[in-house]
Amino acid sequence: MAQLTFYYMDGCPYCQKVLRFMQQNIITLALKNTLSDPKNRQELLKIGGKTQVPCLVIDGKALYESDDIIQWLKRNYQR
Ligand SMILES: N[C@@H](CCC(=O)N[C@@H](CS)C(=O)NCC(=O)O)C(=O)O
Repeated sequence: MAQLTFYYMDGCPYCQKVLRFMQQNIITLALKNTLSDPKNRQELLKIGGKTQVPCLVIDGKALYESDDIIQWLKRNYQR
């Protein structure tokens, strides 16, 4: 099973889109808010090279772009 962390922030419609998909499909992942905790933002920058959210980190590799994240979750997690 891959190690997954989802980076997001409040007020981001792209993040909301992915979070909604996760809720609808009962997918629970480790969540890190980059707005409420600057450490998470720095961590994401270090991992992926940019602070853009949403980002799904899969076994240490950053996957940006909400549509790509949803596609990945569909392939790997949708029930
Ligand atoms: N095309 C991207 C757009 C993501 C995007 O624009 N994210 C904004 C927040 S809504 C962002 O992270 N801006 C701050 C940054 O790039 O550091 C997607 O669909 O995920």
